[in-house]
Amino acid sequence: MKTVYSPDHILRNAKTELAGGQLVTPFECHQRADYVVAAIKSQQLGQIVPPTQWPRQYVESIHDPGYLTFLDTVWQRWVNAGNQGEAIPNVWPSRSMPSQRIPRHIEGQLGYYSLAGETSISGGTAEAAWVSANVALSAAELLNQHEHSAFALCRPPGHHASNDQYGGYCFINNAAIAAQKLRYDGAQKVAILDVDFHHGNGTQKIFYQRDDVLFCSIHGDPMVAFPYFLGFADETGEGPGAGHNLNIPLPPGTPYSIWRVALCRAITKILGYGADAIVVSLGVDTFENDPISFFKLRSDDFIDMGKTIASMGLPTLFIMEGGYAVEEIGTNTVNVLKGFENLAG
Ligand code: SP5
Ligand code: ZN
Repeated sequence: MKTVYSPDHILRNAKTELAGGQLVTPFECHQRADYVVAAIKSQQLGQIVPPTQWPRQYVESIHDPGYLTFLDTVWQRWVNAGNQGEAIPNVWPSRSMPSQRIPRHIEGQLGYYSLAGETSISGGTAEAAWVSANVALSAAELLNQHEHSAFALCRPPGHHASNDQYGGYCFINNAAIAAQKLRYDGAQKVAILDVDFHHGNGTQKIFYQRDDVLFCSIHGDPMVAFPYFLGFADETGEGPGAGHNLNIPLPPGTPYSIWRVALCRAITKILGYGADAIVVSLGVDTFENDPISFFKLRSDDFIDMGKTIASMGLPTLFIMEGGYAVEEIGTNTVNVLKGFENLAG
């Protein structure tokens, strides 16, 4: 399987994450990608190729123009306003003041365009997000060139980013723009299978009213896990999208034996839908030693996960999302991809 990767992910190099009332070193750090690259090489997954640049329209097909302008200008505006630290929101249009207006001040805009406060914005963040999007689009192009599978080593990740909000370490929704490209390239129906520990709230929102992209997610129960406010089992889609959204929330301590039953449910849904291609939002923060998650998957379980995904027999695009046990992220990620290849041949 080919991997698309760019060293320019390093442009996303925030120094702070708001966690536990402190500013800590971000869990979503640049070393994550180094460990994945090292495992691709040592496990001989296949060639690593650079991304090519895709027209901005691919990203604009998913994200709001005002949001993209915000993303491209926020750092300079934050600095120009005299702020010393990284850009962190501190007020939101919340339940008791649900304003639809977009503030002019950068502090208000940070609240308007964010869905969580842990993700600091630093210089280079937007640039890295665009590189990550090009990595995803280039990997989608490999499927268009008749590869059976491909891996987009995206960083920063994307599945929490909605059409007009960042958060959860995500800025541009790589899986969504890749799925949309597969549609442009001729796939009638695309299924997104989100196996990251966290619910892919951004991807769900983007496709919630559409019937040409099915979204299935297995994740920590949002009653007790980020992003807390979306990802419940009764969210099944709206309008033309009714019945085309499947959430499977699972409780703390879930081992692979239970997680796998959920995966088989999602697979049954995808096969019944009649998808022409699959986009896997591949987070490995389901790992037992992940520092911010609560599932109990072991490294070997990721091999079976890959095999089980391959059993669908469909063209499959893997997009890197989360995974914060940094020293094990490479092994766990490549285990999925090798497991997939062993069954996909
Ligand atoms: C892409 C992705 O996996 N994003 C995850 C974003 C999660 N951000 C909130 C993390 C809160 C962690 N709090 C639990 C600390 C346990 N010690
Ligand atoms: Zn995650």
